Amino acid sequence: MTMDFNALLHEKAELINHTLEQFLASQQINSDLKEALRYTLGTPGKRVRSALVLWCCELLSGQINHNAEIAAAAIEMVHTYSLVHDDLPAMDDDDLRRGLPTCHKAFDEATAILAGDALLTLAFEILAKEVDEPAIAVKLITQLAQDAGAAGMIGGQMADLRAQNGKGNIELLEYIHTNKTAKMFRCAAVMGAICGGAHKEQIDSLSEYGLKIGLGFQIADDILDVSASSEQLGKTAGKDAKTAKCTYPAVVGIEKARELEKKLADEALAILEPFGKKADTLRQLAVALLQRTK
Ligand code: GRG
Repeated sequence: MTMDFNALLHEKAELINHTLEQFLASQQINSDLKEALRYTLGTPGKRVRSALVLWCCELLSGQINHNAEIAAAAIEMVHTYSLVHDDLPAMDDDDLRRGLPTCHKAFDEATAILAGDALLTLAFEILAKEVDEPAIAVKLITQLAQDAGAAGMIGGQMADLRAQNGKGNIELLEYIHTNKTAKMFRCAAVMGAICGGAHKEQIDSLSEYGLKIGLGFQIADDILDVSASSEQLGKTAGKDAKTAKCTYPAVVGIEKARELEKKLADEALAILEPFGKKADTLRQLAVALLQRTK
């Protein structure tokens, strides 16, 4: 019997939470900073990107290994930093994240900036120190730096900020969503594949799979922003329209956005074909993203 997808995700989230808690506990850092890090890493995120690292490693090697656990923790730290900084008044200016006050509301702005900075740097520190083979560590660090950096998530965020209050088009949308969101999913899939000992063809396939589901994930996020409540999402709903953001529902309409989301999931499933039954969890993930409610 196939396990329910939410149960599979929950199982992985517990492991990731444990790795994050252990790592943080082992750090000799300023206690105020540590409190903010514990708060923000401890808020109940879905852990989708980090679970994807673990699933891709399992797909290739049949099991999770130490390096995959470290890579999962690293991507979760970078993702969490991006949320902390995105919520700041200078960016999206939000009070609610994961159903709780955002980091700058629970603490203050300066602490939230520093907590984000610390999460970003700790992610690279954990990869450099804890991955058990230098050649693998360098590959993981390179992938994360590229996908989270100027030609990835940060570049996408810049374009997203500039696009506000302006007219969007489909090319701009694809650029923003691919860079801001999909590359982190690609990064997760590739890091998991590297940890699992994948060869180049397998890495390329999982890279494409990550981009497809990442873009689908962001379209689902845009749709939820206009169709779900703040209570359901654990963050402020309806903000995209308020700030005239360049989103799929705004540019192509909700129906077309749903069609595109479905097309991306189908393309992701097609990419998984050569992996056979072993890729069933990644198939469940591609489909679950279409049905997500938060
Ligand atoms: C500040 C450098 C910098 C980048 C910010 C991630 C991001 C870029 C902005 C956050 C706002 C947003 C809508 C980003 C798109 C990606 C996305 C949908 C993030 C939320 O991811 P979830 O739903 O969050 O996986 P949880 O809380 O479950 O971890």
